[in-house]
Amino acid sequence: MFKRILIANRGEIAVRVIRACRELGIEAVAVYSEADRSALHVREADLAVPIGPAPAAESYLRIDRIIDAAKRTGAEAIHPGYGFLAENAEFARAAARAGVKFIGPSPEAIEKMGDKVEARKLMQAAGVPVTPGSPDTLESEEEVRAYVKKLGLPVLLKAAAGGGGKGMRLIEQEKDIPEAVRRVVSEAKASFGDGRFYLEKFLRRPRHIEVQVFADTFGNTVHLGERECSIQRRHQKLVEESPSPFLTPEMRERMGEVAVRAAKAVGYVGAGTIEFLVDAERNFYFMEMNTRIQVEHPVTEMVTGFDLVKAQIEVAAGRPLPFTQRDISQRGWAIECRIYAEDPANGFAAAPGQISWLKAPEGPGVRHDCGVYAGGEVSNYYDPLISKLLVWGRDRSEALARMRRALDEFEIAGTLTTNLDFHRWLLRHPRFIAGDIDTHFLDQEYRPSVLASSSKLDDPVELAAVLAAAWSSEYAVARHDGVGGGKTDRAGSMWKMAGRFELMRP
Ligand code: MV4
Repeated sequence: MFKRILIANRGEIAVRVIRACRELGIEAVAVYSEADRSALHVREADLAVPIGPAPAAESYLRIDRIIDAAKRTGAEAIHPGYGFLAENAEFARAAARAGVKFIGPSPEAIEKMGDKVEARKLMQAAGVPVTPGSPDTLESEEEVRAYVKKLGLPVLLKAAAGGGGKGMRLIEQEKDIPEAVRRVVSEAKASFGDGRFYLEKFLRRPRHIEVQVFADTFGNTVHLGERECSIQRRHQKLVEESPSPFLTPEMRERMGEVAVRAAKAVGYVGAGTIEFLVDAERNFYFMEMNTRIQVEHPVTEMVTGFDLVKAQIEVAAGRPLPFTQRDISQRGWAIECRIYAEDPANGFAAAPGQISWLKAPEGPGVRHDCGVYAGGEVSNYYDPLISKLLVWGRDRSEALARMRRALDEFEIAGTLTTNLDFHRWLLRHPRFIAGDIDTHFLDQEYRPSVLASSSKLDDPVELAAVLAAAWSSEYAVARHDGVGGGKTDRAGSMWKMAGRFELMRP
């Protein structure tokens, strides 16, 4: 087993990997930018190496500096986390050249899945269902017209080098073809330096359901069930759960088998995810493969009982998978809420800042994977994810009630704004509770006005209430989520809160 691993990441995922290292008796090396000198992952690591200025392009994306940090600290392996360099084949190659093990799949597997046209061809050849569309890249408007004739409208043009929602163009009418072609090519060139594109039949209101796969170097490939990820906004997931309330046992088994076939077709090693689009008729189609550990991996950990990050490290060290398909089953229900420093009342704009108070939920069935601490901050240089709040319940109903309870316990105060009130609203939405969700749920159901009140203390009455509570040294508690001065269904008005503390005074 490795004695020392470098973590090429920051925030909650770096802390998550450090925890896995600790449990395996491995030393963890953090890297950090100038903005992250006092970040949580640096405090938690055994060793920490500065790698440059705050902008990610000058630190967390600098392959040379990270490889150098690994060599200088004697780290035998690098865990890339998610984001940053996690799906960068050149990084995986550079690590191999430096004699450092990349904890992830081969550079070739990363590359093949990074090219959406290549991935589609490979999947189709392996018998994995793909969305009806062009088998290869298209060169002209004429070719687009031919496929529109064949498939009917609407269709989507997708950049071959795209993914995660970038470089897509919807065509609803024939007259829109020339403009759509021009724009997808110019966007793809500008964003990826690669103007190639292809076409798919557009599925209306699909669900996003993904399957966790895992493979070792001995040819064992398994799946660990699905995650329902339809609750997202502008291609940013906000809530995930496992299992999916939409899948039947038969569908689950078929999707699992297909996902394993997909992973085997690229010679996959380690943790990966096969993303599917699922239509209302329960047809499922391969969308993309993520060749990394994902943000939402803990929901799978909670229902299967396996530690996926530890398994990644064990497989990278050349050990066989610590589980076989027969050992894996889903027990109960897990839900994850991503707690972001962003303002749901203002288009979910990032709202980072200092954290003066943080009291995370605890108690039965709660897990909190956090990247910050009270006294620290959410930096404006990086993704504003504060933490991931997860719950487990025996069934979906218990998990929902537990998440509502946990969200109501969450206290955070400071100069940041959070999306806690958004989650409190969502977890009480009748359609969400019924599992009636698709990728357009939030576009249809969410308006800023659905939240209890704005997160600004601009109402003099509320301001007075908060001040009254502060007087009784219950400032953070009175503010409930610490950010909003608004009403909440648990706490009632801030007047009531202030009064309550008044009554409790000896
Ligand atoms: C689609 C689609 C409908 N039909 N493809 C968005 C992310 C990118 N990886 C693929 N995406 C989509 N591809 C066809 N043929 C709808 C989406 C889509 C979506 C997919 C998953 C989660 C959220 C989404 C939000 C809007 C559009």
